[in-house]
Amino acid sequence: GVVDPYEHLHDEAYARPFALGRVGADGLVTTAGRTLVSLDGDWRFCIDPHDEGLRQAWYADEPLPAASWIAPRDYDDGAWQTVPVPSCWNTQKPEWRHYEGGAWYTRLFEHRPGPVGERVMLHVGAAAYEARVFLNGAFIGAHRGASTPFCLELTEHLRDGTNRLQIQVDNARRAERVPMHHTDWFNYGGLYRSVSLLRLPPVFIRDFGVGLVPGSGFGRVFVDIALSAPVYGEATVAIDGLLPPHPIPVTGGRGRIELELAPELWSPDAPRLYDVTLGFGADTVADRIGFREIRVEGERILLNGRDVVLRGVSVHEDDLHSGKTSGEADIRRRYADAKELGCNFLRLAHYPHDARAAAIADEVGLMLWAEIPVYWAIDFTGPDSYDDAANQLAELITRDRNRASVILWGVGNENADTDARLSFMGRLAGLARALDPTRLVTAACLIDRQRFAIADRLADSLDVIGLNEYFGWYEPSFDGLRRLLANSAPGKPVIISEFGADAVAGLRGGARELFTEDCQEAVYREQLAILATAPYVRGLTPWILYDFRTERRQTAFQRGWNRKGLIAEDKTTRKRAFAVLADHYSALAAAET
Ligand code: GCB
Repeated sequence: GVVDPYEHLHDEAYARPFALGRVGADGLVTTAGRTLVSLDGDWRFCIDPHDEGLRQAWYADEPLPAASWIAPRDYDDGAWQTVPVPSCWNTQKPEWRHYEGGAWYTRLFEHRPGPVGERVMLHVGAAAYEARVFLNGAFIGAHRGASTPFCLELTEHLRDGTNRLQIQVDNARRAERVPMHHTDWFNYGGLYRSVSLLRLPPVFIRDFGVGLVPGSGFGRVFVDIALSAPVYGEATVAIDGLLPPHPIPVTGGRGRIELELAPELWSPDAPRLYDVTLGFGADTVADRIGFREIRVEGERILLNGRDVVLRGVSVHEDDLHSGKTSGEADIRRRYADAKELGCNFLRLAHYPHDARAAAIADEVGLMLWAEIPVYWAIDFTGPDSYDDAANQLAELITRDRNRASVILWGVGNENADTDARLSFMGRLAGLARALDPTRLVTAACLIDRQRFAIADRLADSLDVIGLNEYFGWYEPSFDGLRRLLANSAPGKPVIISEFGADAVAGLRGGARELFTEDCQEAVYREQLAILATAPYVRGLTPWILYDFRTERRQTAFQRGWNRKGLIAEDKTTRKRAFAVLADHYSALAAAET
């Protein structure tokens, strides 16, 4: 037939071979206690707004495939700039600050073959939002979802010697994504969490869970294990100070045992963790795990069988300098500031935070609400937005299921109560329960405006109802809040998952003068006083611990920042409302003891 040499200029089919059909990549493999080969450090980087890399096969080895006949190619990664991984490209150069779209990362690494049958997995901590991975010219696989980790198997395409790894990352905002194109936080892009290799034996431990059997009166512990192949045999588990090495029979690649054991319980006041080790054949994993029970009784939340009031605050992953890339020090500072407020709880808004967030909360004693970015007007009827959301939820749960600190899975935030949303999020709540029956399911709901009550239809699928309300800010009068609470009989515990007001740090004025610290302070005083009158309000996570970047806020007071922080974006300057909330929480804590 006739060959059109300029076909590449008008052919939009170029992306088809790299379709994101398998959104979950190759399934997550636990990293707990494993030795990782770090691929962090400088990678070659260039932005690619026109998807030229996919069109021209920038990933291909020489000679080029017939489809990309162009020579010379518009591609020379040897000449590219470098960026550190992990980082958000937005924070690396002023000209990349607001860049949204495709970008290519390339790095070489040396590899020597290991023992026969060794398998090598690429582990990406997070790539915002889509990632397509190429090794030595071969397309390995793709992933979507900006905040959850994924694995892809490299074994077959690895070379003895130098290997070329390329990851195309695309953070374009689109209506059908999770989140969609409209959010109230900054759209950071890139490989912003660590990238590493896992070198594994031919059959390895894919995943495991250890915890208290719900409803067992704290006297029964379960251990489950999933292997990478449907093998038969025996795995082992040991819990330091509790259980000497003990067999787990494995059939078809899975095993589960329950043992009469009464561990010391984990709580924020006494965050006891046990060293747990599991083995199968040549493979070993290890973790530090706390045992605790969380459940709901009527309108109360019970931790280890005792009433608990969740003194919380919401927090984003956002930093003036590093954007959404959080190091251990950032996480520890968040928790130290939350503890100074008197918190025993945090809402990690609005997407899965760095894996260390839950691990450090386990250690320092904070309970967590962890959520997926089913935020605002998701495309609830779209062909694959459910799969995308469900995959993000499954990856979050798989990653954090052994973290005692996580007590709540949040399946969405402020979604209008439509039929399509009800079935979409009802399914997500069911999925969370099926994957993890040991935690509670929640969502940050909106006020039912018709009944002016807490009456979201999704509540039937939730254990705990989250409610976002902005009386005193988006709605000037507090009477609405009194009316709302009087009208509501939720029959379940409610967490006021957001309330708050913007304040420019240092700006003073009258109590109704918007954007002053005084106004924010007045909103906190009034909110806290009114909310204390509703017995079913069992927790608060006011919006928000720190000011955070958001492109859509552009008044003179905001200049690209949401100013509802109790602390300014310098992470140091406390606003007046900080002390108001701290006083309230210290009174609550005193009442508890
Ligand atoms: C909300 C959203 C949160 C926003 C906040 C605000 O209801 O859940 O993401 O940042 O309000 O400041 O308006």
